[in-house]
Amino acid sequence: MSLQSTPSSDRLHIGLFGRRNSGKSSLMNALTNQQIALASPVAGTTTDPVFKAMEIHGLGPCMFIDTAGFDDEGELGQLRIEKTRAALDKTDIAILVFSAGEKDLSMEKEWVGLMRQRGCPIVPVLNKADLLQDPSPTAKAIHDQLGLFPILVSSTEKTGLKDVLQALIRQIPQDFGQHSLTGSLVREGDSVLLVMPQDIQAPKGRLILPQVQTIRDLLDHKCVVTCVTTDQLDAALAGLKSPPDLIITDSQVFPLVYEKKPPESQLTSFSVLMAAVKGDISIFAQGAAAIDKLTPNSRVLIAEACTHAPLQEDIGRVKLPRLLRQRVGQELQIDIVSGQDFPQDLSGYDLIIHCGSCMFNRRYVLSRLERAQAQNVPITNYGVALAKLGNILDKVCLPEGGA
Ligand SMILES: Nc1nc2c(ncn2[C@@H]2O[C@H](COP(=O)(O)OP(=O)(O)OP(=O)(O)O)[C@@H](O)[C@H]2O)c(=O)[nH]1
Ligand SMILES: [Mg+2]
Repeated sequence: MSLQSTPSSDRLHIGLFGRRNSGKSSLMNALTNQQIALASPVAGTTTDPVFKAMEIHGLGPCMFIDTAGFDDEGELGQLRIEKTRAALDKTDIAILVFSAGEKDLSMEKEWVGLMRQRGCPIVPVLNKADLLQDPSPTAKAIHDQLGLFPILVSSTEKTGLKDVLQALIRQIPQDFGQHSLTGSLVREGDSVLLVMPQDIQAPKGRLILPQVQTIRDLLDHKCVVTCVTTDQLDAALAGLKSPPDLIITDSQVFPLVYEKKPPESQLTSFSVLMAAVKGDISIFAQGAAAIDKLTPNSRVLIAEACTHAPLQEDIGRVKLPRLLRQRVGQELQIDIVSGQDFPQDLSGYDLIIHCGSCMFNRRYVLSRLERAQAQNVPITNYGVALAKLGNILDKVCLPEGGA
């Protein structure tokens, strides 16, 4: 990632879906005007999803996802379809590519169902229009069976591409990119103190994304921002003329900061702020209540987005399990998954604790929340869980939408 570029997690994710050979990869190449994905007459050319970050006029910073055909076959094919489904979980707008002349639309119907279930806007494209003498029967079938008006495109002749881009622009979800990290908590001129321990987990020579994004957001809101490591908290408080309006801390030192905090200052954490932007803070707050109901026989799933090698005092692998077991009992079963691994079947769990998800886009986190909710499994996140385990959740200020 260059210094100037938008993090992947903040980009508008545009997924291409369709049968093998429908021209998904060719369409992605044509839309981005680059030869990114391999396109060939062999069905099943694309296997793993291909991600390409682009800046497109009118769409802004986006992330195209080219996928394997959803009609793939065999055991490997099934695995590829799973990956295509996971790509849909990240997708803000889906381009559904129809093969020219295809009569049976049952598979497309199933995927349209999945997309609509997720509230995912669809841009339907009838590709290979150059091969169709009369596209109207296919277009009519698509409309009659699926209620979609396909845009006629030829990826090879490069026709209809502008219409696709315009349709994408029209379909950008209204609230996309509108979530401010601190907007509901601060006003212009507020003094905000950030407690950012640069411990063993902190990357060398730079700040982690939630800290960078919070500082930028506070500057945009014209706040007066002071940053300290935990050991300089006393000095910072003593040096400020009046108590800060808001203190934002790394959630790992929540209890300590709470103890030292002037009563006038509000308190929250980076991870709570991220949770509100990336997911749904009220669901996370409700989920944390399930911590009180855990018994030594319960099962907890800890899910982290990063696949970094576990470090000493790692929050997901060491700290949270230790705090949970101290509270509930040593027998408590805890499973840990990372990266893209998030089980389809969550029903065996009594609680899920998710990381701050700074590496995931909002749509993907919401998909995971929906999966947990559909199976009635409470879900919370690291920051909210740490506040709960420190017995200060009710003292923490949750951004708008919070419980
Ligand atoms: N005539 C014509 N051929 C096209 C068009 N778009 C794609 N093709 C051809 O169709 C074949 C399949 O294209 P791909 O882009 O690889 O299709 P895909 O959907 O990505 O296929 P898989 O990766 O196998 O799922 C290639 O030979 C392309 O050159 C088009 O608009 N017109
Ligand atoms: Mg392909």
